Amino acid sequence: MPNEPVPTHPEPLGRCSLAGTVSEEALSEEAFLFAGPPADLPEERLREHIAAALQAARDRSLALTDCVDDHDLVAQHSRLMSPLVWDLAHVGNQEELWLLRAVGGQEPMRPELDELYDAFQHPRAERPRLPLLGPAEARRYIAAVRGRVWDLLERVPLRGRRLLEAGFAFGMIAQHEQQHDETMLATHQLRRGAPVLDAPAPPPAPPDAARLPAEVLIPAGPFTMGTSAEPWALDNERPAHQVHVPAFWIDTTPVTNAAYQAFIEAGGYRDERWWSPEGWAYRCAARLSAPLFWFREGGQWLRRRFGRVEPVPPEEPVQHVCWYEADAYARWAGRRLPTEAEWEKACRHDPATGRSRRFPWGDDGPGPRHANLGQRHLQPAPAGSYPDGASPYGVRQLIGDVWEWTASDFTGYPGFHAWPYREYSEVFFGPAYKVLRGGSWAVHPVACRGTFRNWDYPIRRQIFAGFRTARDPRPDEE
Ligand code: AVJ
Ligand code: FE
Repeated sequence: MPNEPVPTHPEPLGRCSLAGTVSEEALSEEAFLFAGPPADLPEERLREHIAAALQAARDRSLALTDCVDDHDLVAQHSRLMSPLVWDLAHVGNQEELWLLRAVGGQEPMRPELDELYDAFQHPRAERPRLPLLGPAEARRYIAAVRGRVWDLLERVPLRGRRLLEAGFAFGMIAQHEQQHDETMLATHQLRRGAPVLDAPAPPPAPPDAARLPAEVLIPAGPFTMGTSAEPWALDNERPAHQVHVPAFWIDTTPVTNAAYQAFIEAGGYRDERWWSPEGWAYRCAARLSAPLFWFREGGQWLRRRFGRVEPVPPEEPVQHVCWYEADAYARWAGRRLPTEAEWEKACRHDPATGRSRRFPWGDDGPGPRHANLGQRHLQPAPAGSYPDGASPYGVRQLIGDVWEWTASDFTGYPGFHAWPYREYSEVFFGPAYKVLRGGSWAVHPVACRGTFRNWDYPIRRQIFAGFRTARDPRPDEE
């Protein structure tokens, strides 16, 4: 999508905002406790954990759809996205399919809905023309499903069936809803109209941010990639396996807007040398000249963010760049994108013990001091933030802030098997998709961990994606 200048919108109507519904307190206290249940949680506590995960997802889905009127819920704000009302009913339909039918053995509530909300039957661009449930009907439908799920959760044994082990099916559905909440946020970002979302800005960078080394060396050696132990890990994160990773250097923080501007100003978008052939072809066809939502006015870079126009903050990690732009920037800088294995080793490997952690800071779920997650802010935090979230090697902001493009295609690990359905991951394996790691500020902790894998087409820019770069050591550095 070209970067057209966008008009400044009038001040918010103040009709509704997320503040108050997805509050700092709610996210920092409760929600951050469930990155996935601890393995030894007693069954009664596990039920509470599941209920909190499902409730947090629903609070967020409703906040993201109650803040606009019915017209905005059914409209198509971009051909790249579904109408918001489609996402809303789709999360309920998936919940019905997996929890009420697969787990509970119940009959379909509305059999005619399955086809409408099957993502493989209708591309996003077609969805507005389907006979979808209207906003009120969609809310009633998902509430009815959820009501039955509460009954099921009270009585279903949380063991004995693989789908129920550690409450997996419930965790999968909570993650699914949160993933669609992030998608709905991307729709809000593309939407034209008065701003309706609100959240406090992240705090300024800590004092040591300016003194951080630009990059760190990760020595050669094996590490454990993926997981066989994480109870709510999805199929593509499994199984754990040893990977030998040669030594490499990786950026301490994601690439900032200031650094990216230097690439623009150096003529990076006009110099074919920095682009892969496919990247150059796309850059020409789509006439890329800056990250999506950026435009230049009076010698200054501005951006539109959730309906507000503001100067581009130099110290913030760049977002809304596609894989081709990230790849071109890296070459211009004399560097490259990290492979997925390099990224995960920098994130999880603890050289003191030789084991891989769940998160860069350890095995505990993310708290507000570790990472910018869960839509507490509506933007990434400045580069160098969250020293408490650093990995053993001192790499920062691996979790949260921006999804990070990696050099790798999306494929199955050795020993992969699709579970519980091929359409979650396996049908996307292959060279068409690039892997993104680490999660963005818009990702909820339940759908984020050191092993989590996201993927998208290399042309995608509306997602909350940025990147960091890596390089091979010089002969004298090994
Ligand atoms: C993992 C983010 C690529 O949105 O297509 C949602 C998640 N899968 N419903 C996507 C997903 C089915 C998926 N991503
Ligand atoms: Fe889905």
